[in-house]
Amino acid sequence: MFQGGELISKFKEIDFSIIIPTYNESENILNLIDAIKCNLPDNINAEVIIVDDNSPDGTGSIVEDYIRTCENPGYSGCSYLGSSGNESTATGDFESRIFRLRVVHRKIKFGLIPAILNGISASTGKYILIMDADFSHPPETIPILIRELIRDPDSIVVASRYMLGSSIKGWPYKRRLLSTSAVKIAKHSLRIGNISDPISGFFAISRNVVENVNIDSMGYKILLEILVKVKGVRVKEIPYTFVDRRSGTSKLDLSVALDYIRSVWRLYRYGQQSRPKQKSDTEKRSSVRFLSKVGRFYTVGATGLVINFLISYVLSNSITNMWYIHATTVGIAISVTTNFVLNKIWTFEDKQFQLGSTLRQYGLFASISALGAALQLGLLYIFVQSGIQFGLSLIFAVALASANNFLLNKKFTFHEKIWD
Ligand SMILES: Nc1nc2c(ncn2[C@@H]2O[C@H](COP(=O)(O)OP(=O)(O)OP(=O)(O)O)[C@@H](O)[C@H]2O)c(=O)[nH]1
Ligand SMILES: [Mg+2]
Repeated sequence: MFQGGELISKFKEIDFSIIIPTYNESENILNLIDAIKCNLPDNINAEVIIVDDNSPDGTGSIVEDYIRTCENPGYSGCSYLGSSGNESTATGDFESRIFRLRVVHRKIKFGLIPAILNGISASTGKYILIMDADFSHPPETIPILIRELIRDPDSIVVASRYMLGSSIKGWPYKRRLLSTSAVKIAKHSLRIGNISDPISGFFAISRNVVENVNIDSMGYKILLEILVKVKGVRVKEIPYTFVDRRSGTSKLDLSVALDYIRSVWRLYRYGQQSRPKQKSDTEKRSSVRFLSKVGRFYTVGATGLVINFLISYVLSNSITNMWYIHATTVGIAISVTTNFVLNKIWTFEDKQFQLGSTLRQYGLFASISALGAALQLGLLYIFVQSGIQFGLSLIFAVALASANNFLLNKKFTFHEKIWD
């Protein structure tokens, strides 16, 4: 018969998966594992997943050996040299909760974000906590991250080096400058200005939040990717004291710095493309489009004037010796036609050329032009009669009549909204 209770107690769920990428961390890793064990709250089932890139100093196999020791039935506790430098011993009751340790071996050193992603996909916890192996991220801060994430599982809880109550110990001025510059670049270019340490490597997040993000595996700072790509997530920052690595050497080099710049650029582009179009953007684009059409319409109008003048002049003079009224009529007809064609193709970008509808448009365009001419004459008469100087009256009348032409053609001839 199915013994549900037994099965559940044997396969208790993991609450937290702690992912630790390692490369040449042999001097730190076992102390860190012990320290984590000692700092885990009693009611938390946890697994630690070491993701090692075939470290030449044997980090991966050191952890394998350690796992074998832990499997020894006599093993039940932890001893950890605390970050204060004093011996601090704690014994946990590992019978009533699960503590699991695993190593993911990768064949070559192939970047920090891919290592973390491998760790996440090998893990089973409901929540994920990510940290470095070099004791820069104090294990004493783990319970605070755990507590805050359980309190608000939809948030990201970030241990920050740059907020009130935080401090950094042991970093030379140059290293500090490098880190604060990287933070400034990220905050100013990626719209995450309200987060004090967006490039922290020490944070906790729910599995369902992180699994919904399409993370680009090229970068070095996974938190930055998540912050840019997860929309509207709450971020809770907690202060801590960052300590320069205890032992081992830094993996931060020029290629990491260049990768960082490249990934910020990619995230910037991502932000530009995925940013929801704001009302002000749409309005700005509408007004730009509107003004650009006005500009084109008046340019076409100016070419029409030149065409009208040239044709009227040439026909009435040299070649045909046409009566000037006939010559001007031909000039008007040709310039109205060229105006229509140019406005259709260029100003209003209308690509429909069926004969019937194009002829109807042409008729409407010509009628509106005639109406414009009549309006211009009427306005000119009114302005001059009301005492405005002829030159000024002509400018006002032309401006109003042509604006009227533009709006009527936009709406009725080319079927566009007035304001678009
Ligand atoms: N698996 C894996 N781990 C890496 C890789 N690069 C760095 N790490 C680990 O990632 C963590 C952060 O790397 P660090 O070298 O400490 O980089 P940092 O914290 O930016 O710089 P320092 O603290 O000055 O050394 C450490 O646990 C490293 O061992 C990598 O390519 N693969
Ligand atoms: Mg470090």
